Amino acid sequence: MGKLDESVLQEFLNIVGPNHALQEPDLTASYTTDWTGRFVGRSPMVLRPADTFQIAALVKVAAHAGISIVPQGGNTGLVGGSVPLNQEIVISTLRLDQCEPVDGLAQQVTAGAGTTLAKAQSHASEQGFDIGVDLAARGSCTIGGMIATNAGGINVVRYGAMRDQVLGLEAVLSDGSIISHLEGLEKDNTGYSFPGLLAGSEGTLGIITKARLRLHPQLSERCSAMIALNTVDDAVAATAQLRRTLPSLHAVEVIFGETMHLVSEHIKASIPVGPEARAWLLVEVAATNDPTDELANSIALLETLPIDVAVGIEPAARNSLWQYREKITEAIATRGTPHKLDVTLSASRLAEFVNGVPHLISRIDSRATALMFGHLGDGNVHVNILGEQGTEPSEEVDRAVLHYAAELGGSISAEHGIGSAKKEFLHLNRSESELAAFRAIKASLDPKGILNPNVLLPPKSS
Ligand code: FAD
Ligand code: 2HG
Ligand code: ZN
Repeated sequence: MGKLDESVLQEFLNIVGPNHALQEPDLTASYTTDWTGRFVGRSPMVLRPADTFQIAALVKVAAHAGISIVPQGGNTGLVGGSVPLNQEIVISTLRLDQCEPVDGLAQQVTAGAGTTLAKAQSHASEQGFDIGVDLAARGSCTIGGMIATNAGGINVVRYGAMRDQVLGLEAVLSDGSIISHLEGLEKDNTGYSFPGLLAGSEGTLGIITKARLRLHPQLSERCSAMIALNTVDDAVAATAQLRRTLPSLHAVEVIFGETMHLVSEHIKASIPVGPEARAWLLVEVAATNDPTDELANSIALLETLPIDVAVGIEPAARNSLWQYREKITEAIATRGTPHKLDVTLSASRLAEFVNGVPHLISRIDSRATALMFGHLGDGNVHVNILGEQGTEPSEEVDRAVLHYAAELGGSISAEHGIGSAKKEFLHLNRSESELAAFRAIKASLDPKGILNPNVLLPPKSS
């Protein structure tokens, strides 16, 4: 990293103004500690630019001085990628939160990178549209951060992940130049796709400043069901059948044993169905016409698989079922600082993985516990590991679980990304040739290595 002397800091401050160049630890704290509290960094300056041009000017100064930057949105990322672990400067996009009017003809909207998902959802809904990706951090996570992590969430089974929602981007590259391609043409084969490249790049290739997003018609007729099942295999089988028989399927989430007991204690509400079950599916259907019968018929086709089913039709009843899923991350946080693993398995290996993890972990650390849940429609299992009395578990446990997922043909990161937490495991899913191509892309777009240098790519030797 270059020399960060007072004159460079003064140049940064001159660009954003004194109120938006934060240096006091009590002002920078929320930008330097991640959501989980596991990753705590330090920054000489947190910068809150007002627009794309200020970001471009900041990056030009940083590039000239060789200063590293961590781009940050809502700081809800769960892999230690959004905080300055090596004393980088932080460029926060939170002030870039303007949305342009919804383009109803194209069914698209252009949103500033710092727009929270909740704000984008409410803006789109005023014109009868919805954003394709939804997740529990909606009040804080930003459109830019969601693209940079290629966020998934609860509706991937219907609309795909964030990469699938992005038709165009504006971004600042590592030399301070601005690329902008926001026309939103559905078909546009004019070379490399920047949305494809920057989605999932975790702040290493450019700072996203605006995005042109695909919208979906709002589906106001909804019905949710919680289905209790005896085994993980039954949950996988039921999910496959629901995906086959339900055109209006909007979400299929899963909560496994101990996690359900923890969340029910946290929200102070008893488990709605089958308290003795091993897995609970949370299914949502959404359509323009009432899809309740369609859901009921599909559940009937599951025959003897479910132990019991609870259904919610009115918003209050649906929300009351959804809180068992949405409050899990918060519930776990009250128990300590977990290591968060986030894997995908093929449907045929998923039960083997979920059944195998507790044994695998207890062989390494008998006091560690694994809390599992996830997006079963996408084969995505979240494994949160807590050490004894909420302490952090050993890295050895993470290593074993990620190796196990890869051995079963799965991915070590389904939706949260690699960040700083998992870069040493990237080789489990990516060959030497792929890593070399990643490095070539990084070197070409960021030759000085100033954009989030501590995430995603492992050092060459590991
Ligand atoms: P940040 O945390 O600020 O940053 C994340 C990464 O993106 C960092 O590497 C950062 O450098 C980079 N970045 C941020 N903004 C930009 C930008 N404008 N340009 C370039 N790089 C940028 N994730 C899911 O996928 N699915 C879920 O269901 C889900 N649920 C969650 C529930 C809770 C309660 C919490 C706390 C988190 C959850 N997450 C989930 C993780 C997180 O919300 C997502 O990763 C989200 O996309 C991060 O957005 P953010 O704005 O907070 O990004
Ligand atoms: C979810 O699906 C999020 O709720 C968070 O991706 C997962 O807390 C986690 O591990
Ligand atoms: Zn998730």
